[in-house]
Amino acid sequence: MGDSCGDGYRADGERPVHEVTISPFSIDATSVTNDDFARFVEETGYRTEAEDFGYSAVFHLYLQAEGGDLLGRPPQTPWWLGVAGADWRRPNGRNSSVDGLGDHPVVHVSWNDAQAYCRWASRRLPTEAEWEYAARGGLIGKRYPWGDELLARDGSHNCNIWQGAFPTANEGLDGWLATAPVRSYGANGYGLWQMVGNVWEWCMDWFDPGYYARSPKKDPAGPEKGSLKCLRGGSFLCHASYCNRYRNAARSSNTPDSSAANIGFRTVAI
Ligand SMILES: [Ca+2]
Ligand SMILES: [Ca+2]
Repeated sequence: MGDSCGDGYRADGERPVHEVTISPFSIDATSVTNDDFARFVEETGYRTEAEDFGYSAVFHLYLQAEGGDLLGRPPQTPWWLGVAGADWRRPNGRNSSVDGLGDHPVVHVSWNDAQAYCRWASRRLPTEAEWEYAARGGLIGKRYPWGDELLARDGSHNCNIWQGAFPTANEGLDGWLATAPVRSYGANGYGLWQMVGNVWEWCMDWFDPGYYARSPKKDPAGPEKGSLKCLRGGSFLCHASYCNRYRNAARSSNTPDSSAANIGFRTVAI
């Protein structure tokens, strides 16, 4: 577990590389789709945090909203817009929908929303260690779920990220400007799809960049407490120039009530 290639961000705590032993587990082949999430909402009437707060984070190029919906943009990441009316059913704002996107990953779901879905489905989120083990697909110390090289030998793409100048010109050479259907590209050695790219995936653990230096060797499940939850795998907005986190070892985090157009999750059997 950890970054053995040397291309991690120091502040993310991808090192030291360390060996862990994980009890057998069964993980979803894909992230949870809009169709999956719609069944959950239909059965339970669940409202996501984005719906309760009345807004979520939309990437600037994909906005489909009314002028008054734009609530602001963080100074550090001005390509993210706070947009009133953006939620899992309207991922780019109130003038968008998930029509035709049933097999795309659900987005604008917070860690808390993912927990609620898991309770309904009698599932749970993976730990970071389980997620990384799953992403590696049986390969040891490789950068990506399929090996060390980003592109296949024939130049074809293995994952859904960003091509071009971030954050202004997405060339979409991998076939997708935003989310792709969950079974796009190829599965890894364990039959798992898009562990890297497409959408970030929530994990169960609290995030601590210092955790690897002191984590237990057997079934590490994260620090006892924290303020940020782990995210793994990167998304369709990742580019080497800005966010080289579409790698097995890459780590990120967000607060458990945060949602965005590029964050989803997959589940594990209890
Ligand atoms: Ca793409
Ligand atoms: Ca992913």
